[in-house]
Amino acid sequence: MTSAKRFNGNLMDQFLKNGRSIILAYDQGLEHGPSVDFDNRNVDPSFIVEIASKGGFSGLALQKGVAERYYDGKVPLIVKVNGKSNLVKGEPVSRQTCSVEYAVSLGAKAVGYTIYLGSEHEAEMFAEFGKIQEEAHERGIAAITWVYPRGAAIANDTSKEIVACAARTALELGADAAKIKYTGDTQSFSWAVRSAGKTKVFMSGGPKAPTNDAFLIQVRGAIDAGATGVAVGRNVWQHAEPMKMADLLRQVVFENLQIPAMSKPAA
Ligand code: FBP
Repeated sequence: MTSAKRFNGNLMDQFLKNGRSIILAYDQGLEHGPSVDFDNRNVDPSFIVEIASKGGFSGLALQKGVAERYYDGKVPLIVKVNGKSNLVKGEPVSRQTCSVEYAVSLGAKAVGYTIYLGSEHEAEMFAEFGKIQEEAHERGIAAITWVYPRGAAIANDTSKEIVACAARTALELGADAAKIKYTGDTQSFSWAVRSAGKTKVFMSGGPKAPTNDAFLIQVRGAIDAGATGVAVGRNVWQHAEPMKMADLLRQVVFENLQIPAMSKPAA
């Protein structure tokens, strides 16, 4: 089989509407610990699963334990197949926690894998993702990588150069989509999008922004730079009105709404 035949550019299609996408991420309980991000409302995975469907999200990213117990089949599922806590210090490494086969059995239409680019352990994650990507494609599902520059070698994880490097890493490792941090402006982020080639780019959210606009300006900037969409968590499910934020996100990503037209105080 030729490499051109091996590449199936359609694996992300079920996460797209007119080429755009909004993915809801909910793996922070493992990554950060429940006391950091959760309150009485959003500690319950059912709350997030409902936001995903009622809020019109294009995809939902969960670790396998949450997917097993709470996923309702309404929104295309991404199962994160690696993870780590933030308790261990030093150079970050995140190892595989779920097989591709098991993710598929849970209903996954894609697997998600975090790579800490620049970590002393990046080679382990490259190798592990390499196998996962091949197996995902053999099983006909997409392989998405969260590429986060991290570790002592990384001075600035949102510089134009390092974010483009993250995007390019995803392309070269065969990811169908890359979840990367925003550089801060459209022009510099467009270099990351260019660097990703046929790998689709999703902007990562980060901690909840102080105002709606502060967050949506980033989303607008990423979309204007050519990103496919966003893969965000806290800015939605920590919002006082998650449905309102979901609605704003849909308008910006799918309807090209400009931010000044919807300036509102933070909830
Ligand atoms: P947020 O939008 O809440 O930042 O979620 C995106 C995400 O990539 C999660 O999938 C993941 O758990 C978390 O951010 C990782 O955060 P950190 O950058 O602190 O490792």
